Amino acid sequence: MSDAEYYNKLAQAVIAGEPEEAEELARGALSQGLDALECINKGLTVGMERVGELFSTGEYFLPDLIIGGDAMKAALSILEPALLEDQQREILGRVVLGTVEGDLHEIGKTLVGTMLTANGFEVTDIGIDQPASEFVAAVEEIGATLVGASALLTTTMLQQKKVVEELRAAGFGDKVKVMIGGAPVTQAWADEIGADGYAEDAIAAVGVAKKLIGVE
Ligand code: B12
Repeated sequence: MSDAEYYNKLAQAVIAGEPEEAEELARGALSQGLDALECINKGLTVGMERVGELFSTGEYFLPDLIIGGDAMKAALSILEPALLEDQQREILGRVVLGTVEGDLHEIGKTLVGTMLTANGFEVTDIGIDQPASEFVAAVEEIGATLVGASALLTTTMLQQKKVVEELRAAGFGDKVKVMIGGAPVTQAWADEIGADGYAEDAIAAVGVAKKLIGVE
């Protein structure tokens, strides 16, 4: 199979909601020497975007979102370890990462965590549906200097504002930076709520994180 065929099949496995097929393809792709990140960006993410479109147009329903997500997660369970193989050893900074309260979307947030880890950050992933107070508590506990807050719903984006506000109220001042992301999130929203950074995908998140903690 050519590289392009692998990407296409990975996308199709997500669209069709076939976790086993997706996992199998991911294994095959790696053994053919394909790049894990390319498989994610040109295959799985393309499929997931299509699932989202089909959901918006009413052709797909909630179970299709769930199974599409499961297929993407299954393939990621194979691809993510490959991304971590050439992980940097020196720790650039500690990051608290989570999806905000009321929001159950975890795939993009987890991918951001993997990319940050692969690039030398120590990431504490506090999970999904996390209130602002949990972000603050985790920062205190691990002494993080960077927070990443993910939101995939227009309704839960407001919780990112709360995360920024509560971190400021906790008195960390400029010592703890906040970066936000998620499909509906924009730089304009980051500016509006006073977040320090925004990135549109997991790769860009690495650059933004480095800039925010002053290593680039
Ligand atoms: C899969 C999925 C689900 C799955 C999630 C499974 C899981 N385990 O995560 C499930 C079934 C749970 C789900 C539920 C719902 N979903 Co949904 N879901 C999606 C879907 C199709 C894909 C999301 C995804 O995983 N994308 C792949 C990843 C890799 O991309 P990503 O999440 O965008 O992340 C990247 C960037 O955004 C960025 N990023 C993400 N987080 C962060 C954080 C930081 C700090 C940074 C810097 C960057 C960053 O980097 C990531 C990697 O590159 C999207 C459609 C879409 N196009 O986004 C809808 C979508 C987000 N869902 C939607 C809706 C409406 C819902 C439900 C309300 C449906 C319902 N009626 O119940 C529920 C809400 C549940 C809840 N309370 O959260 C809408 C949101 C509309 C809106 N604007 O508010 C969307 C856009 C679909 C649509 N087109 O209508 N969903």
